[in-house]
Amino acid sequence: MNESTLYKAWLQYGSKPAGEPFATYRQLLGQIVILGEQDEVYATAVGELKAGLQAMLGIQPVVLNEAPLEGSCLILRTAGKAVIGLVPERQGSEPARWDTGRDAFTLRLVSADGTLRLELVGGSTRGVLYGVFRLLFGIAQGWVPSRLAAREQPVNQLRMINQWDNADGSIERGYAGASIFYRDGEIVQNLKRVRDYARLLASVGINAISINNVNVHERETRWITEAVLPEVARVAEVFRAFGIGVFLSINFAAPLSLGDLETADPLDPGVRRWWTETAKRIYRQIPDFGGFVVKADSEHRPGPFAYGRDHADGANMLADALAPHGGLVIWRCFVYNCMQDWRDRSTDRARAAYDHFKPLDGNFRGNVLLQIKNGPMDFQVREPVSPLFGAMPHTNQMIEFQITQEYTGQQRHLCYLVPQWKQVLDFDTHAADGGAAVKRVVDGTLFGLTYSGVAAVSNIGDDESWTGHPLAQANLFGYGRLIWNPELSAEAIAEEWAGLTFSSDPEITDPIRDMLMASWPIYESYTAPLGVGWMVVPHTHYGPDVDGYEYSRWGTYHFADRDGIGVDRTVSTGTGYTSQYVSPNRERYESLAQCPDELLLFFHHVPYSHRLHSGKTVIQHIYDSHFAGAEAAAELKQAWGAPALQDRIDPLRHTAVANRLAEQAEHAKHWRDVINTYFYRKSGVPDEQGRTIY
Ligand code: GCW
Repeated sequence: MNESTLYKAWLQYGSKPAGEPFATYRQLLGQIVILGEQDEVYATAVGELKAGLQAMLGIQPVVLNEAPLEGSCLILRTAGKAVIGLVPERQGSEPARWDTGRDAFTLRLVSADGTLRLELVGGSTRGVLYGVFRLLFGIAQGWVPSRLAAREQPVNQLRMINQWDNADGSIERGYAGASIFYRDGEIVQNLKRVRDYARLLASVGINAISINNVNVHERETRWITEAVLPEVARVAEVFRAFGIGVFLSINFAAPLSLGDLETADPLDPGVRRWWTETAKRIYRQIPDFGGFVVKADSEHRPGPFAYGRDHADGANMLADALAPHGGLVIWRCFVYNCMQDWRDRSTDRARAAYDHFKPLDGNFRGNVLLQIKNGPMDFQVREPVSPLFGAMPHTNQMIEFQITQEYTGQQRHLCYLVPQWKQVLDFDTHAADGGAAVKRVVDGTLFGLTYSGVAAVSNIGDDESWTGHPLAQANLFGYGRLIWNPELSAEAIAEEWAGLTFSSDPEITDPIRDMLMASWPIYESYTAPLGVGWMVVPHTHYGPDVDGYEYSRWGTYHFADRDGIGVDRTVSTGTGYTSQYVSPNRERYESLAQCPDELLLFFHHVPYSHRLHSGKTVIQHIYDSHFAGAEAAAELKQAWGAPALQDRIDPLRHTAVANRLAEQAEHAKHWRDVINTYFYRKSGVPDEQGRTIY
């Protein structure tokens, strides 16, 4: 294997350092004992362990099937979750397939009769795999063995990735090359790269993936036909070995599109039979198939509305077909009017998901999950949290994040998104007394949901670095780590990532962590101000175009005129969107005095002279943040050029990152000047500091 450092991402396993911890590890890990249930996931775990130990410590351990009478060793074992007993079981019957107890593991050092042994016990073979990666990560970071002691159980059941890959090899909103799954309308023959991806995902605890775009075109509609299913099964086999379940995005109109029926009406018996037969066909080929992801009645995708049915009718029909096989329906809530007239001030896109779905609470089958985007609009750099979280206590739900940086710099700009996701997960919905954070909705505990979890749109492609910007690997890694345990801090995740990816020397991890942590606020500061969003070039969504969406049909407006800016979403004078929140969030957003600065223009239309809590006027804030943001982007570039990083990071990666940061610094100036000039010309208010505005 001579994979490049870019390709190896956080699984570098490079070092073979000397020193005490390594001596102990060599002693401990010379013999590996494998006990318990055996399957392909276990085989993967042992394979990973051997490869990692060989790479980092230069040892080839002896593998045994029973514990030796004497000598140090590592013992791997599977046990029922009861043995692990980390988290009390959920009420009701937690479905075995997605039971987090099975993913749990413990790692401990046991000394008996003077010999030291390391014990790794998994709740299932998947738990063993996760424990193996944790062990390898510890060694890679140079930890002493005692620091490895762990008792872990993931907080979320479904820890999912959504690929937006198309059969022609393109990726919707992909910024890192072409698809690793498809080319020229077919699933690729050589799945080596898919396997390497599965490995990266499993190493951070991902257990589910949907492998095609939610916009399902003609070609991918056929993925569920007898002819193509064996191909899908090949992909599922690769992921199965890493404990990852495969889902497909389906076309709601498939019975029609494939020419089999004349309707796709979810209440039509023929249509129901068609899906039932389709499910049987899928499970014959892929017995552990995860289920369907569905974008319906959204952005021109077909759905139940065409037949006068609602989303519950549509989702339940699919759910009934999958239920006998244990499959799930993941039904997206990204439903809004994308043909709005910009002159119509009463329609508010932000309201749409709640208005459509809240009335359906309780109407969905037990194997349906609603997938809700983190914000009410669409993955902007700053949005409030979707008010649907907390509003549907009787419906399984999961949150959807976007790892791919569609609106956050497209992997040309550095934007570490873990702090954003963490803020969303920590947001208190107030839907119940005593703490009702979003993370407790999506982990299922707040409402005792049967199924729940987190999904996110992938940021990878066939670029050598996977993610285009090498530092954007931190977002994929960080997503997995954060949803495994939302209590981890964004800083700790950044450090862990930098340690594994480059070197665990603080001279390297500290500055990289600081760059990552600064990056989201920096990106926010030179782009759209104060939560208003959408000032981007239409369609590509890259670069500034303040009025790009202002007179369009997408429902994404800022309403800037010579006097002021922002969207009035209050109950008293605006669209009433604030009423979708539970008190006291509702009052906080409704009140001009209490609304947080960073979301001011999302909720209120204000004059440029309006004073923020920071003490600045809105217009001065726009100027100041854009000047400061462009400067901070230039500082990121300088920080990366520091000798500690320049001299010690291999030139391949150092140069790749340096090039992106240089581009970012230039582009940030462009953003600054376009935004500042626009608002100076609109408002006529000069910058207090007299800086150059064009
Ligand atoms: O953000 C928008 C994107 C579309 C995407 C859609 C969605 C897959 O611009 O490209 O389509 O969201 O989430 O369905």
